[in-house]
Amino acid sequence: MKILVTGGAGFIGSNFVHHLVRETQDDVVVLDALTYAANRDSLLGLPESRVTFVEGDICDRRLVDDLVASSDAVVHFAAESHNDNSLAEPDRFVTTNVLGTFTLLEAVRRHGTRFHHVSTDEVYGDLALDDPERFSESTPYNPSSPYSATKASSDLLVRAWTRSFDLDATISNCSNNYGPFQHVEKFIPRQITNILVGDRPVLYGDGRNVRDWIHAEDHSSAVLAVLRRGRRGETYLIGADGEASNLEVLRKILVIMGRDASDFDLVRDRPGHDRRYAIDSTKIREELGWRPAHVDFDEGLAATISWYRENGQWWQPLKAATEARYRDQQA
Ligand code: NAD
Ligand code: TDX
Repeated sequence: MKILVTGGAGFIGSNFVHHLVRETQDDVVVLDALTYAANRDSLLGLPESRVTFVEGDICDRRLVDDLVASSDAVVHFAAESHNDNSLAEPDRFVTTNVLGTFTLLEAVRRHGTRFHHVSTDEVYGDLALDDPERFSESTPYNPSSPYSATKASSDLLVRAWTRSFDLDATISNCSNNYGPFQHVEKFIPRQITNILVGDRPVLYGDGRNVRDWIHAEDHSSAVLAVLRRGRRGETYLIGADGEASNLEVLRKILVIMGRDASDFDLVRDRPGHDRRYAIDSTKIREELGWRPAHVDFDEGLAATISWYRENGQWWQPLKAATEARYRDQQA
């Protein structure tokens, strides 16, 4: 198969491309606009005979049509992905996440191409800390931020196109990912790299917000399972039972890095900050037999910290601009 991977130079997309090359015989074409969030170095070391890189925008109809016409399947990761940026500058979230997905849908409709849409659990809004429920495939959509509203919009487009035009499409909604190649704007890499450059970690609000962590490698194996064996038109939630408060995660990072567990600052909360996400992944486990491999979060976190320690050349060029953006947003 020849698989078109949009957003393949980003965090999860690049992890997925490495996964495909390791676990399958498929050829891969990466389409990525190389925004601030991309890093070509995340794709270093992949065989040129199997992985082709195309720099371009998913909103470019002609380019997207040409690439889809010559592919057997599309796995769509490309997005503006960061909530804090969506509060400061929502425009490109609407353009990329909504119009970009629309552009891809029209192309796969024309060519009858298999389409997998990668989405987030944030489309469901948030849960109270003491709510016994978790998100499932039947939870109503209730997005809170411009980012999650545009992802929810893109999911609804995929659902409508699938029903109206009988597309061969699937959707997955995953919880918070961590692992190598994640941009230093995101929570876990931001705190690790703050400590590495001698800045104090920063926790929003009271730090009690809960995220449900999954290693990016497990997200990749789940997306591949849905691409291969998912039922046409179905949605699958992906999660690894990794609920932890931001405070708990930060304390683990500080302890693993040999710092005092109270060595951080509480800062102004994110507006509209979702309280808790939690995924019930029964459907993908029972229907497709998928299981996460990285079930020990402390071990995954320690390996991720080692990766950032050892790959300073990958993240150091991004750090100052990222923190400057945060200073502007906090001002
Ligand atoms: P990321 O920001 O690290 O990467 C996004 C990639 O998309 C970048 O390489 C960027 O250059 C590319 N891109 C952006 N706009 C583009 C455009 N107009 N045309 C072509 N390429 C464009 O994001 P990520 O964290 O890897 O997330 C990937 C996908 O997974 C997103 O759809 C996101 O909503 C979803 N997701 C992320 C998480 C998470 O925890 N990070 C969890 C669940 C779902
Ligand atoms: O410096 C920080 N301090 C802090 O306390 C940052 C950057 C974040 N936080 C908090 C906010 C969240 O409660 O940490 C939590 C995680 O924040 P992010 O890494 O920004 O992730 P989140 O907003 O939860 O969204 C992520 O998971 C779902 C991804 O960015 C999305 O793309 C994905 O859809």
